[in-house]
Amino acid sequence: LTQGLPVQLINEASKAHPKPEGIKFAYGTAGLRTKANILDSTCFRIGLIGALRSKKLGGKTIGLMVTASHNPEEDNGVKMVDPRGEMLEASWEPHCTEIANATSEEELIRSLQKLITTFKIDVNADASVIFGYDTRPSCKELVQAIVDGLSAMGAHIIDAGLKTTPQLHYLVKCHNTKGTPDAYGEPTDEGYYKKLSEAYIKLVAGKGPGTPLTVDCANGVGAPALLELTKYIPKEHLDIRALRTSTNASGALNNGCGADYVKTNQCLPAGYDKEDVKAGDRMCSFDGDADRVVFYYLKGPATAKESFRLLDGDKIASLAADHLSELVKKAGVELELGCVQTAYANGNSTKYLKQRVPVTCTPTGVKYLHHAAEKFDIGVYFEANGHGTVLFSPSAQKAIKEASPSSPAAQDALEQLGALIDLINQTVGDAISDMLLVEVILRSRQWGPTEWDGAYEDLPNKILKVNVKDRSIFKTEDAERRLVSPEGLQAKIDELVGKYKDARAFVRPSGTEDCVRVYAETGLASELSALANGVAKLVADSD
Ligand code: G16
Repeated sequence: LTQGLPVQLINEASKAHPKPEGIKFAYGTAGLRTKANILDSTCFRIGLIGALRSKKLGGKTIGLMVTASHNPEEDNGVKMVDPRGEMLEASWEPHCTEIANATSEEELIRSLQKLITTFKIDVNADASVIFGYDTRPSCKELVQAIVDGLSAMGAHIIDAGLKTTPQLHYLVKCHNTKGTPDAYGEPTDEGYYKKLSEAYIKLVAGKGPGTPLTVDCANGVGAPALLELTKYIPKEHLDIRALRTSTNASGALNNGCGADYVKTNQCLPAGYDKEDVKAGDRMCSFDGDADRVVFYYLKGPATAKESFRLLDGDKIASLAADHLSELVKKAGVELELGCVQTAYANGNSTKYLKQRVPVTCTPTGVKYLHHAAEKFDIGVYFEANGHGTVLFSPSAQKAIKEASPSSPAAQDALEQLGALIDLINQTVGDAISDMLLVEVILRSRQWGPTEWDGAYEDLPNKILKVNVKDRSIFKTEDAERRLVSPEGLQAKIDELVGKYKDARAFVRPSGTEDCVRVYAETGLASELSALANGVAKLVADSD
């Protein structure tokens, strides 16, 4: 099977991309991610793997996205995208880790041969790989390493250039479905903006002029993408005030801004109090590669911390689930809508959703939520941090397309559902698409942020990071809600949680940063810090 592997070419190319000594790489929540200055060999090897992945799939185009998303600017990483636009098949992940960690050329070849024999890959098949990258200064060199890997394997290479992560997912799906009955769209930037903007305009037409939306672009790739989008949508339909758009300012990316900052600190982006934001204004924040979005507004002066109200991924899920359920009912089609969350979902959001629709819980990571959402006719999945989308199964799409409406109201609901399928990125969470979805729902309900926020009240909650010597010793079960290792730590957490009213807490190793995350929520705001800090101390003491 490994006959035909260009060993000589790989060996030679690999010499230009030596693996740094003493570093252990691991395929995490969203691919490989760490400090950019140690990632060169990993990117080269991901190029090799990407080509093999495409060969395994008979030459279908796969995607490689160079980004570290919400992480600081000095980090970088690679996300791998499978042909339908979903994350890399999980069974390949351990191979990626092994190949990234091979310490010599011989070991590298051996680990590649293992991958080839395990998955019975025809090395002589064609390979096609499209790559994109975010605004990080380190992307240029890392992209070159990927290209070197792809070239050594003789893959057909498509350079998509500067892209948001969801745009790259979109392009992958378009390339693979072009000319088929399932064609997802034109595999071009224009195709992406047209698909979203046409669906959006259809959905807001006749709803009167909108009010301004302030968007924090995290000083990342979401800024140019948003600017481009606005060229396709008249201002009367989408009035955007884009802030934090400095993609060339050194150190600005995700710094004091962006979805992760806003969600974790539960406050406005730094400096917003001087940006003329007023009570009731709708605002949202993207993350560094624009695959997450969270909304928020103020109910009082910007300078008062208690004015801040967060409308996070959980609130987006509840808004989308309610709206889509109503449309399905009005349309008179029999479709099951379900929601997928993670352990980070606010307890009150889960309670709210469970009273309405089936809800399942998976470990953190779009790769888990996406597959769980595919089990429903309409699967709404959102992580509390703003990562998520809504999936319409092929049979649901067919049912919506082919239903015969029993009334003008049913006809209207069917048309709206049809346009929503185009508006919502079916491949992965997409900050721009999700932002438009929220705008559509609010416009169609004539709601402001306050009405949306009224669905339920979040339980007070906090996320903390704890730095430990070796986060790999932290192992979890039950969708990351309980620790199985280090031994005895879960019992101590349980004992502490038991001391507080309506409390919940869990601990899990991050798969994107070198830390352990602690989540805590309590019925009483006054008890929150004590619980969160108490659990963080238990983690630190166990180190
Ligand atoms: C990635 C994943 C998300 C996950 C986040 C944090 O997001 O795609 O599903 O919630 O990492 O993961 P962890 O807690 O394991 O560090 P992004 O936006 O950073 O690519």
